Amino acid sequence: MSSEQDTERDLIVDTDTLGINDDALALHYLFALPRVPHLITTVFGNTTAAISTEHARTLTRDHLLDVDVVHGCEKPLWWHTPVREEVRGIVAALPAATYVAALRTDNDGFWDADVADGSAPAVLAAALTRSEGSDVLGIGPLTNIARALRGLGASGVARHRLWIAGGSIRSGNVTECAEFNAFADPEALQECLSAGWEANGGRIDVTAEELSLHRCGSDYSDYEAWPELVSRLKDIR
Ligand SMILES: [Ca+2]
Repeated sequence: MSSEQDTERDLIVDTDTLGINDDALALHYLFALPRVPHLITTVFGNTTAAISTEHARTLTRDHLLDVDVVHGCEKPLWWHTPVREEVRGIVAALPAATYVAALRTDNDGFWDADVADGSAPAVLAAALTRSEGSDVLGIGPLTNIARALRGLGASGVARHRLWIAGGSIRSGNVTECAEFNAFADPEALQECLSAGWEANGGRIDVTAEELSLHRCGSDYSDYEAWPELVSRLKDIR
């Protein structure tokens, strides 16, 4: 995504950024390239989409960037009662140390509250309709992107590319097979991978291996790749 030809493509980032997590690092990296997104949309995952929206806006403001940040989906694509209760049971049975973020079973605001989704899917669909060719970078659960696709049709998708953080080669980080973003909304992932993008690809192992995130503590104090980056992110947190 860094060649001169690629930088001419529009970039849309869909994220559940929170604090100085991996998504914040990804956004900062893009800002520094510079490969500034044309649009940032937020989704539930690490936290609520509403909170993620505030964090993403803080990040763009502190980088003096004028980028639209649009609030998106607060729940997975399929969220009627039998599905919700089945997933809640699966989460409850996971080992206690498993990273489930907003999906933790005592988070009643996620499981039980009827929180309104934001407009991100519609805004994303409109941006893709206007764009002659976009790279869509999905680094949270893919709910917004799946909903946007439903309004586009095959011809509206074919000139765009999808990049995701959501796969697993050796094992997932929630279950043996599932990485968090895939686990949080597998139906959305399936719809996204079934759409006729010009190209799609990406997996969470890229960040785990190349950026050595698996060696970091929760405050990234032992982050080895770009110590100056962590310092800057902490300053604007
Ligand atoms: Ca994420």
